[in-house]
Amino acid sequence: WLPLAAFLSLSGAVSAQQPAASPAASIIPQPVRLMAGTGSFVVTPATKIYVDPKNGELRRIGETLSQDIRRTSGVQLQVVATPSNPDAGSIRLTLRPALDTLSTEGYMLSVQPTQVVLAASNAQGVFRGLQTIRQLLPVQRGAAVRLPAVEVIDKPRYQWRGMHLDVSRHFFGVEFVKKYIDYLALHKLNTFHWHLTDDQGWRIEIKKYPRLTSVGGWRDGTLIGHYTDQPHQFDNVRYGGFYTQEQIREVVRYAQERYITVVPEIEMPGHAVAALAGYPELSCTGGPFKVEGLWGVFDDIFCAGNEQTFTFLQDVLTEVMPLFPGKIVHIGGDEAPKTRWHNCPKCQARMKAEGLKDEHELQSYFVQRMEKFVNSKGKSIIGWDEILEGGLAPNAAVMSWRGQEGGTTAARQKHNVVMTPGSHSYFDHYQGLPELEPLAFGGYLPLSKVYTFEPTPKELTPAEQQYILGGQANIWTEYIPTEQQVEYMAFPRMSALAEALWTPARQRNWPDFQQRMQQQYRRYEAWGGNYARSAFNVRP
Ligand code: TNX
Repeated sequence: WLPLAAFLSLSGAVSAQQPAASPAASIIPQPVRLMAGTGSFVVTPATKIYVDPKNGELRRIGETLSQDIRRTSGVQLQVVATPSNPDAGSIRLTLRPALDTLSTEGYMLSVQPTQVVLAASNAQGVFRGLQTIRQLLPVQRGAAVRLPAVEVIDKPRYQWRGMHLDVSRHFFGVEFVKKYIDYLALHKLNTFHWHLTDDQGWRIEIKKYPRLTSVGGWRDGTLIGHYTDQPHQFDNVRYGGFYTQEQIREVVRYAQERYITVVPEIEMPGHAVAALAGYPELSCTGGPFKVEGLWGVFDDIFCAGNEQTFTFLQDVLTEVMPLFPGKIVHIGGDEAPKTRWHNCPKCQARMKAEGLKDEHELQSYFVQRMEKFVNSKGKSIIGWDEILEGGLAPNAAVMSWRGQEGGTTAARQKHNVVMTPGSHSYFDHYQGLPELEPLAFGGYLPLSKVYTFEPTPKELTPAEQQYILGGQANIWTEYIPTEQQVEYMAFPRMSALAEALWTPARQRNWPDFQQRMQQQYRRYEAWGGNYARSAFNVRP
């Protein structure tokens, strides 16, 4: 005997719009261990959420759960300190130090008809486990809240599970950035890489250099259409924006409450035209410059022959670093053409004085100086894989984007690595047939390919593999002017990324993932998130 739905799905009569998978089987990312039990835990108005006494973090996580349940069912549960004899029918959030074997983010969840227990060695793990409970809740509003019985033991595969957002090419306000952080949290991602500066706009207030935002935060117009189309046309509409330091603090606090580390990126020495528009004396030629409205790579970069450049960047970082409690600062390093340095007498003089044989070594000198400064403040740097050229700074981590080779090289040199290869993690690329998709950067990255993202190169020895911290996907926004479009490019691919970075490799299962995604699409809708339906059509 088979339940009707199962029978229909076996006979192929159930179409994609009717999810066959039970919610218990629809956790994304797939947990390390998930055993379905029998029956379910029914939430009633009398159900209490118990949290360890005097633990403010657990209480906040409990409140989040209570709000979720209220949103789906209208039932408001109380969050109270666990009494010495907790009664049946409760949901308990608790710390158990012994669970540190599951790493700082692992957790155990037991849903039985009589009680729910979520335990971890620290609040961060409880928060990750909360995301699993959220996915056990019914997606539809107004539904009775019934959590299917399950036993889950879970922990992440990688410690760096990131999403990047470029707010320079197009600017996104605080409210959307928070929403984006929520999306990360729902996917158990833990790192938000905030690309704050680029040629087309400087987006973070620096009090010592007000023209970075008053001038560098605004452009006179933006390219219309694709940048390889000739001739270029601009819309001539002034465009821009920036975050005050107070707003940055607010976002960082918001991320912290979700156990997400914010990694700020201040681009150097390239992608600096917006900064140079405000402070042309930091270039090799003296300018003048306008904030770019065109995409691409530009010759004018921070001048390495000019001592003022270093003072300026140190001043900037002195204001930036205290805003971000995380240990890591991204200093960019990508796509810095050496044309200006090559023709700059001061740069050539510096090369000679320092015994540097070419401009790549000059960039390495540049990055090493900045690294020393950042290290002296107790933080460390990460940079795009170009920072390998001319010699890696002693303590730098590498973000490998031009494939995984840079990351492989860096790991062999015993440097930490985050993999973010253009081939598998560039969410600005098309995810469906370009003819049917809105204008995008180019490239083709369907959901199925994101799902195969493997950050650890097989050619590394086990010892070298330890340097692969994890992976990340990037959302460059040249062709992403709106929040809806960011969501469209992010979903459903962020869900595949989350599983690639959380779930053990041997458990990755594309057909099963597609099944679970049927429920995930309903969740995007419940979150009010836009997503690419085109991905439905993509099969490997
Ligand atoms: C390369 S990835 C860039 C970005 C562009 C992106 C477009 C990287 C480190 N640099 O400046 O936005 O390509 O895909």
